[in-house]
Amino acid sequence: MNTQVFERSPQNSQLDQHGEFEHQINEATFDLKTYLSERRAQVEVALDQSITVVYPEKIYEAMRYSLLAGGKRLRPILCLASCELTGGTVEMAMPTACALEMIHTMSLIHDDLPAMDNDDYRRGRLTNHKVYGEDIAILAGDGLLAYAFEFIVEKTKQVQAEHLLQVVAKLGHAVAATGLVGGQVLDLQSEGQDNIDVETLNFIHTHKTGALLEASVVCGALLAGANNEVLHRFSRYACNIGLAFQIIDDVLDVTATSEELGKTAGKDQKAHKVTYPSVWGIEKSRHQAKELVEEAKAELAPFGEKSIPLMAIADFITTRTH
Ligand code: GRG
Repeated sequence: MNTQVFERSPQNSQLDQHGEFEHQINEATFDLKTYLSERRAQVEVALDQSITVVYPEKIYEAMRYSLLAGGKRLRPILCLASCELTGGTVEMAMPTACALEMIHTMSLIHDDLPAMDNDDYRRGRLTNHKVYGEDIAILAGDGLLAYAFEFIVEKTKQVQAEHLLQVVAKLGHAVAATGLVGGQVLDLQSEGQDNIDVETLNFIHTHKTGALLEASVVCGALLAGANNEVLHRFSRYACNIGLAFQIIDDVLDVTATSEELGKTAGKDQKAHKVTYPSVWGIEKSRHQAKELVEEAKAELAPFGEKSIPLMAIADFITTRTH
């Protein structure tokens, strides 16, 4: 596949090292399921406390409806894990972790609107606009997006102001036309066209999905004051898992049921969308995702055992069922 959108390090091509990393992970007593469920529980508590319903109640209820609707909480967990790996703490990273989920939730609410993907179900329940109406759903997304930045600045403790500014700038860049918005625009423009090539598909997804995942990992390290070499490694790790995540998302749209996904399955095919499986088929898509995950894991080699959570999360990307 053409992955030239990514910056590669020499380590990426040392495929003979991969067996060694796998070995380290297999030997560890680390249990990803327990790790994810403990982290998720911490994030749920923090998210629940992040927004209180005050006057005018309706908008706060709409924001909470989608923010607390479950979900894998992958972005916050990545942020917490990368902060810890680089010497920071969960406490330092939790406000940014919550802000990432607020931004992600905003993008889901807006993506589900009739003017965008027009979906009725998300995270196993009716979409925000189906419950609160389109006007409030748009505002709930806007409210979450703006509050995310305020929340980071107001709630983060024990982090240098300079590092916090870098986090705010990184997140802004990930959401703007340089990230989510740009990817979504190209996605909308590509609808109904059957001559979309893999480069365009990569552009859409490295922006629409990858930018926020990359920001999640890099922001965790920024909060802990990581150096540039570490930041670049984490960025390459995250870009690779971001694209793998989207490839598997496309595969699951074909192979999983709506019940498993908590949203309408089979939508891409119905909308005649060009996807990775439509270009490569299911098997090659899975294979490409696995290769990206291996490249991602290779970036973490210098961190040894400390990187086990991020290594395991990378593997989870390709084995997930929803
Ligand atoms: C209004 C500033 C602004 C931006 C919105 C709508 C939009 C621009 C972008 C769309 C972004 C989008 C919905 C990307 C898809 C990302 C994706 C694969 C979502 C599913 O993520 P999971 O599987 O979901 O992590 P859960 O529910 O587990 O959190």
